[in-house]
Amino acid sequence: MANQKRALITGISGQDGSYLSELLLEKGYEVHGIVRRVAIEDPQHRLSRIHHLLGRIHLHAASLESYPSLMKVVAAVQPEEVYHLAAQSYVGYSFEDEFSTFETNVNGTHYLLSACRDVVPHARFYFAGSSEMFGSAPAPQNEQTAFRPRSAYGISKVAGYHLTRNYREAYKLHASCGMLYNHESPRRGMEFVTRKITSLAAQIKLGLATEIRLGNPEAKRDWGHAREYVEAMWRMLQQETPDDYVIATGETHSVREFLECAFGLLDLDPYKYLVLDERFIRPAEVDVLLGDTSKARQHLGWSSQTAFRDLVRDMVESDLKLYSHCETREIQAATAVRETLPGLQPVIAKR
Ligand code: F7E
Repeated sequence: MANQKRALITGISGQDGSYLSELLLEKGYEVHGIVRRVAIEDPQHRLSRIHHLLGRIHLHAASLESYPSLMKVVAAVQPEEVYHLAAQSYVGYSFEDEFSTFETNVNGTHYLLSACRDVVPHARFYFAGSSEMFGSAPAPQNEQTAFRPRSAYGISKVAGYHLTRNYREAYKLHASCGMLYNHESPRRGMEFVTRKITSLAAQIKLGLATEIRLGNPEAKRDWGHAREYVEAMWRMLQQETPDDYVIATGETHSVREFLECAFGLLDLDPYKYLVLDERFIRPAEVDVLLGDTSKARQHLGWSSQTAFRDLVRDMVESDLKLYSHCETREIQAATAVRETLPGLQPVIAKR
């Protein structure tokens, strides 16, 4: 198509990247994505979320740790819109390795912003900020709330936010930051607490697991559906003026409530299976996150639509289907990875 818009997505193989690709394809975009080289060598696993899109999207190998590799892709693609979603996104792991978290999240963002300024200065840029930037700030949080991050991950996202803002002010890049609260889906990585709960609830129901080990069940999060949150990203880049927005549901629930809801949907009593395990307790916890989305509603016309219980149901039903077709040994291997290396994400291929 002659006037087809070109978008470049980092983190295209992740949960958000896959939903955003679907959205942009529906809107008629030519979609390009950056993947680490290893992903191309291991397509079954790393590309499982975008498997159904292969052939309709263009993949490029590059690394956030390498400025020249990013520069080459940006120059070759000449995108009109850049969505920077790739990151070391697991807060728990950022306590185990602060340095690589910074390397990827801070320098990676800086390299990409710099490449865009030099090669495609008129491109619109989206930076995936996070509610973790607010950390221990009192709830509800909005765009004016002072950041008080509680992890290297949160600090790295604050740095990325300031880099993005500075490129907007100093070099006039159309650069926006979405401060997205937790957003989940059946495509969520297994190391995050929601997917850990729904996958284990399904496995217990099917007789494939006997317990669920969690850290702090009292932490509260504002959980929305990822499919809706990528729409907010796109809307930010359609605004005449770049800006920063809080994207959330405006409701907060504890990990315990999520657990009770997921197990309840399968007629299971979670307390028969719950084991509190201090290995999953973080050195510094973010107790309550709750977003005030007045600005997004007013400027973007965006608001979250999926109720908490419906989000949990979507994930539980999908996991029940997934594990009904899984080999026991595949599940045991995935569980072993999760229990011994909480920062690593076991992947169970979709059938
Ligand atoms: O933890 C508690 C844990 O790892 C949620 C990322 O997408 O959202 C995500 O960060 C809460 C925390 O997500 C376990 O201590 C208890 O309080 O699912 P999570 P997160 O840390 O909130 C933000 C917006 C991002 O930007 C991040 O990239 O649950 N919790 N027990 C546990 N968490 C985990 N993972 N595992 C447990 O066993």
